[in-house]
Amino acid sequence: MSPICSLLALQNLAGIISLAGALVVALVVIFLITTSSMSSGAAIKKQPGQKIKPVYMGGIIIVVAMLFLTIGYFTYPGVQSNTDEVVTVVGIQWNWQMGHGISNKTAHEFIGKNEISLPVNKKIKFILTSDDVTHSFSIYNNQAVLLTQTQAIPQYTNELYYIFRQKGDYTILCLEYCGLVHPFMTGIIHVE
Ligand SMILES: [Cu+2]
Repeated sequence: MSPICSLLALQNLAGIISLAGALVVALVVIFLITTSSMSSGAAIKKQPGQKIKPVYMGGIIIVVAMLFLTIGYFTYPGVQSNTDEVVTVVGIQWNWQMGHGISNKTAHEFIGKNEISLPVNKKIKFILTSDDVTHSFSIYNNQAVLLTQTQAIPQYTNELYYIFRQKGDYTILCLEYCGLVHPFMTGIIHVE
């Protein structure tokens, strides 16, 4: 199976799990609403401070435990740890302006290039904003696999952390429809 097919299969699996989880939550909510309305009269007569049933408490504990156990597998590197290189990115209709380091210029003043060279196996921090409308800064590898993305929003600074594990050319596309020439709003990252 090709890398793209494996990724799509994984995405489908994640989608099915999410849908199943949403269905379970919806069923629990429906169950709670129907049972509480049926017994609301009796419940008032019982005890005002009724305790949570052990089965619900068990469910909550499992969900919280799963959150803590799986959060380490989050796609993006930790935001607290040090970064090796900073890149300023400004999205404009219809181009990406990129430059090394933190810029003290406004989005409108900033001048960069839609091509940049970055080191392999280093933690890169992208600082992103936009000079006009919202864009989506999306990095693809040479097999057309989306690796990471975040929005470039006017008058707002977003941060994106990424470690390029392989040398080569990576393509930047915009995934947020931003006008007529949106499909051609591309850039290149050379990882060396
Ligand atoms: Cu766009």
